[in-house]
Amino acid sequence: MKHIVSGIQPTGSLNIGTYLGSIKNFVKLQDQMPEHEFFIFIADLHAITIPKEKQFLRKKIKELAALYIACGLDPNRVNLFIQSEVPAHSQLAYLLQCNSYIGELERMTQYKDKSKKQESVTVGLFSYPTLMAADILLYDAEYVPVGIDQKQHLELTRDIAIRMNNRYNDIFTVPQPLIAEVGAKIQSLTDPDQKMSKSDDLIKSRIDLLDDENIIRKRIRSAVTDSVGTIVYNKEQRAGISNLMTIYSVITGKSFTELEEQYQGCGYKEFKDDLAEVVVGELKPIQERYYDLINSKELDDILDKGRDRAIQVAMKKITKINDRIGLGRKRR
Ligand code: ATP
Ligand code: LTN
Repeated sequence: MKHIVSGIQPTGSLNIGTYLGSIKNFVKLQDQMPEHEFFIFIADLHAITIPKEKQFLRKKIKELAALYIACGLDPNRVNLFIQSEVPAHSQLAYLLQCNSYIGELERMTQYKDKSKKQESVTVGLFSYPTLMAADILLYDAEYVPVGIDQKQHLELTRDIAIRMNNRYNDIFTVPQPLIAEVGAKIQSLTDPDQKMSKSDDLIKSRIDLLDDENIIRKRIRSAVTDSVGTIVYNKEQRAGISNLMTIYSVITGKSFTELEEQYQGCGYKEFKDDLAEVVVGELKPIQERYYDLINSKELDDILDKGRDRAIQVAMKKITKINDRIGLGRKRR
């Protein structure tokens, strides 16, 4: 069976950017690709590349696990697990670091952006893409569904896999990114040139999945647009309204042309009022399911089952890789 792998960091509250750009896509794929086995995880090891407070981290790990299921991941279709509970991720990351170069890691734009914002930069933040590559190569993923911002990390993963395949006789499947067309990038509501991010200090810049409906309405009403006043998609020149149209389109499935026709002659207020109801309607059932799950035994059972299956696949792979590299003793 071929594998699909992806993860999200428990670094903050999940917002509609991650949901529309990533989780919604996982849910679609689990139905569209019944012949693949899915490994979806909570990337808690990635989250500590920039140190986090213990209680906060614990809370966000569990919250993310419950939200994955609340958003529609089917635990019977998907192995859902917590990255740090499968030690092979760290083990393989080290082996990949011995096959990666400082120069190629220095070129990663996410590293450049994130390190600029830090007073001191950890080795973990620098080597982050090798841990991500380990997450993927450990399961021989054929496809990796991610947002467009992760494309460069996927390219690096492919480079490392090809390099090690040449050195160690085809040990890895070379993965391909699966990037959703529309919704691949949802922008900030306050600065539509920036991506909507859970680590943005400005809370008004995003809508979190657990936000109250009145907050959602308020955030959309105050979203930055322009002075043109028409509902027309033009990503380059009219980033604000185009971003709102993207959110509308990904949730309802309506194309930009359909939205332009529907809102011909209307102003921003009417469009924003409708969009707010579309978003509230999408998030309501997710929130209900989330509150049922968050303190349930069901959630722990799902994570135990996912972890056990992940460990089974991962350990087999690690043993094989160690053997190819020549670590330890030769197996009888
Ligand atoms: P941060 O905002 O803290 O940098 P992040 O939200 O980019 O983190 P993750 O939560 O790990 O990082 O991202 C999970 C997935 O969601 C990734 O595949 C990422 O590309 C996607 N994603 C995150 N934000 C957006 C967004 N605004 N639009 C579309 N996809 C997104
Ligand atoms: N780096 C990713 C999260 C992530 C991931 C992965 C995605 C960690 N490991 C493996 C896909 C596959 C991010 O910041 N969005």
